[in-house]
This record gives sequence, C-alpha cells and structure tokens, in this order.
Amino acid sequence: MTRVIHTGDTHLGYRQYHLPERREDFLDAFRQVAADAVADDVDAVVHAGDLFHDRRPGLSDLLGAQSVLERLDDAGIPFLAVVGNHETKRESQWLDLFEATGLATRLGDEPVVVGDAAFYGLDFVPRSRRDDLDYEFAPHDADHAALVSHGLFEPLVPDYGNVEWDAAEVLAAATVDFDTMLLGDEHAPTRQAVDGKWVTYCGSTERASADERDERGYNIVEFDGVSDGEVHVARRGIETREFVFLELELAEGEGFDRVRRRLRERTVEDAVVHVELSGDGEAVSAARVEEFADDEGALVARVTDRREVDEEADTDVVFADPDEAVRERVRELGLSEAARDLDETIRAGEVADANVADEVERRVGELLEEPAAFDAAADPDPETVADRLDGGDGDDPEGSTDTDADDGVDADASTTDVDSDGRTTDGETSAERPTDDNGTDPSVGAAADDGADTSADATADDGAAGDDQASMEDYL
Ligand SMILES: [Mn+2]
Repeated sequence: MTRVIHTGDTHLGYRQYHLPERREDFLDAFRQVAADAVADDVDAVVHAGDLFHDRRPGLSDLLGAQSVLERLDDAGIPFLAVVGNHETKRESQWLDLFEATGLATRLGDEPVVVGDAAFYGLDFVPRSRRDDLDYEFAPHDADHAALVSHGLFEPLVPDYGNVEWDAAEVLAAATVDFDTMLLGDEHAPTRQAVDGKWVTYCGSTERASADERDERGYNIVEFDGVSDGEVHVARRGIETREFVFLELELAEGEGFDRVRRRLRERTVEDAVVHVELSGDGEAVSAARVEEFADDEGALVARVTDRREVDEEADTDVVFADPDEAVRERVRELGLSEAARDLDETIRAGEVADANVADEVERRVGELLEEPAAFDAAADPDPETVADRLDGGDGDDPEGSTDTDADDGVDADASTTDVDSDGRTTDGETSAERPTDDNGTDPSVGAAADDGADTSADATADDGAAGDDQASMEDYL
C-alpha cells in the first residue's frame, strides 16, 4: 500500500490584511503538514500548486519553503509538485529551483513512481491555451496512476462561465488510465467520483479569504497495493489561526452596544474577527468595532455592513481598509490594463518618487507595443498583461526601498484580487467564487443576508482534527 499526503494552495508569502503575522501563519500551516508527514511516515507529499501566493515571493518565503522541504528530505519523504496559477512565472518556475537543489520533484508527463503508484503532473494552464493540450502521458507499470493538477475542474467546481475544464474529459483524453485526480486551486476541500475515479481538492491550508470558514487541512490518499485495487481519500485537519465570524442582524434601536456584547461572548484574542451586520438597527462605525476588537486583543478585525446607507443621514464615512477602498474604486472605473498599470506605478509607492517619471516613460514605451493593454477592463485574463510586462524575475514586490527601474514595479499589484482563471473582482462573480482577497470583499458571506437568525454565528474553532475516512465503495 502506498500512502501520501495531498496538499496544495499553501500561499506562502501572503501578507493577508497587510500583517506579517498572517504571512507567518501561512508558513506555519505548511510546517504542520510537513510535520504530520514526518510523524506519519507517509510515502510522499504531493503538492497540487500555489505553494507561493504570487510569482515574486520574498527571500524569506523562499527560505521558509526551503526549510520545510529540507525537513521532508531529511525524513526521506519526496515532495512531488505542480505549478499553480498564483506562482506561475514565464519560463523557469520556483519549483525548478527546489528541484535543482534536490528538495522537490516537478511532476509532468513522465511517471514518478512511489511504491504502488505513478504520479503525473499537469501545471495550471490558462483557459486560452487549454485547447492545445494533448493529455499525452508516458506509460507506467505501477498498479495505480494519479494525475496532480491545478485549476477549476467541473463538475467539482460548477461552471460559472469561467471554468471550462472538465475532469471527465481530461480523464477520457489522457493516454494514461488515471485512478484519481489530486487537485489544487479550489480552496474548499471536496471530492467526487467521476467515472468511478476519485477527483479531489485538498483545500487550502490557511484561510486565504473570509469565505474559507471550514477547518483547514489536507488529504491522505491511499493506494491499495494491487492492480485495480482501491484508492482511498481521507481528510485530516490542522490547527490554524482562529477566525471569529460574527453575523449580526441588528433590530431597530440596536447598534454598537449589541455588537460589543456579542463580541465579548467570543474569544477574540489573537483571532481574525469578521463582523457582518444586517437588519434595521443603527449605523455602526466600523472603526469603533475594530478599536474594540483591538482592545480585546484581536489580531485584526473587519466589519462588513450590508445595510443600505441612507445618503441623507449624517454619517461619518470610515474605511476599514483605505487601500482596499481605493483599489475597489479603481476596479469599478473599468480602466484598461495600461491605465491600471500606470496608476500602480505612480500611486502604489513601489517606485521611489524620484524615479516615477522615468519609470512611467519606460512603461508607456512597453505598453505601446501591446495595444491590447489599452482595451477597457473586459479582458477576463488580467494576468496576461502582467505577464507581458513582467520584465523577468523581479525582486520581492514588498522591497519598497528598491529603486531599480527594471524591476521596481510590481506588475501584479493591480491584479492582486484576480485569479488568472478569469475570476474577476466584480462583486457578483466573487459572491459565487472564493477570491483570494484580504477579507474585505464586499460580497463575502452574501448568502447570509436572508434574515436568518443572528445566532447562526459561524465559528472556525470547533473542529477536532478528525479523519473522515471514506472509500470509493461508499460513493459508488
Ligand atoms: Mn490557490
């Protein structure tokens, strides 16, 4: 029997809520998965992409990843991985660096056999290039074969018009008869039998958005040591930073005091607190709630007020996150890629003030060679522009002291909240699709405004790390 951990969507380097603590949390989660792998002595760790949150991880993120991979390597546990959409670079990938140092194996169309199973990889492929895929894989002589990939596959992820990658079609087209698909990209863990084979998402290991309420964890996949034997998929949770979700419907006359009372009933110390308000009650200042949560020791608090704001009312406008408010407004303007790129160059502060004029001139020169960049924001694949403009392997975008005009601009900055899968930042779409934002997405929890009782507070701290083992038979 061969037993592997299937993980993915680690998002190392994500400084969620602009907090270094959150960046550390994402690395901690990866450490936990590796520690479990070592304690359990699994045969391999299979990573389904998005090890890094973006394609310019900082040096500390790379060193963090390396230290975890070294731990696996010391225990003799191979790390087999594919490249996800968040971390894709143009040519060589970060994964190649780890492969070169012997700490990882990049999966592809040749089998990598571990015990009874042959593993193959299919990196994230943008929709525009999927028609070119031939799904040709070299043969193997193991008892089982698994395809590891990154993307939103039907039917596990319903097609909202931006999926168009069908697991059944991939399985049918592949030249190898796969027993299972081990996937990343969808951050909610899920599994489904497709043509009698398990197709499964392991889910993210830290909450990359406030939509990700359930316990985080990973999959344990077992391959029976006989031909035509079964593939078992089980799930195990890990401990992550506590998130407190408080959904509160304020009745007439109720306001901040009720919010404060309800927060006092919860343990908010060191937690990420999300408060969502609805109902007919009084206006509540987000800043006041955040201040209170801060006094109670919360790591960070975010308030979403779903109530219609009376334009005539005498209200102070307070933004929980002014940067996000500006980004949102810029998105609403529907600017072309070129305009957004220049806006970032000028405003986002990655370029030293003294270099802005030169940098803008250089960017305009580049943009003129890409007329499509001037189209209005209908382009469903904003990263393509970022790719075109990526002058190569730039420095850590957070290196704000960087004054080198060649790499000082983070081409990603204007697309922070956009997946290259065509998920947009538009409120309606993101209500359906989880986005990797910093939790201030106005659509977060949109399904909760049905007037349901406010006692349905979701909490993330209740799940013991249990296995829910299920075999293929249970589902067929
Ligand atoms: Mn991801």
